[in-house]
Amino acid sequence: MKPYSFLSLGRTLSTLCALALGSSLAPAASVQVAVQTPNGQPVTQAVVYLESAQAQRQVKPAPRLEMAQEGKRFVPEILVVPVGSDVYFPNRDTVRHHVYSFSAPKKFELKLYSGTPAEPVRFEQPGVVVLGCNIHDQMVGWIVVLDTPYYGQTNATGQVQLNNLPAGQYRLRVWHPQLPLGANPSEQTITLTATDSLATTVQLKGLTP
Ligand SMILES: [Cu+2]
Repeated sequence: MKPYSFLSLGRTLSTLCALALGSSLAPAASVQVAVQTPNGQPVTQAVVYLESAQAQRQVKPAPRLEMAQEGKRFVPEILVVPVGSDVYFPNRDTVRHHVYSFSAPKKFELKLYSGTPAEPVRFEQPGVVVLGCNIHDQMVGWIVVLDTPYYGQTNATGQVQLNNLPAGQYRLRVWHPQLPLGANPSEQTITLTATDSLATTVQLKGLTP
């Protein structure tokens, strides 16, 4: 085989691979979001997400999600899940817990238990689910159920980056547990073109101390 034909075979293969992979090679956008209080303090652990009709079509339940109880706390304090996901509630304490939610997107109760209840809880409606424990009043946790696969949480400096976003128009929304109970997440519209790398700042007003 002459070197030339070897090369052209390589080219043909890479073209075929590109065709087969299709969308995964399509240029994608990213967004860097900084979340702050009105006086510029970073807001950590804020849930940042992008909603659109396209995002809603892409959302899939995530596997192996856990909201544990450890040291009489919910771990993690905030769990973000795509709509339709199952969540297990392992109790890693030696005391029993009795976890409940009265929130509209998912009302449920796991009666006094040790270990991991056999059945997970399925979250089928988007929204914020506040968790409590009947035995330990101080325990509070949140499960944020989202109708989109594009989400993240801000780090210690109040920043989060969302990558691999298809071009399009989105509602950029931010939720934090210190927003007043039942308050809507903040919302702004952003438009991403392919290969865009956008940076934006969101101010959360009215956070409770
Ligand atoms: Cu408890």
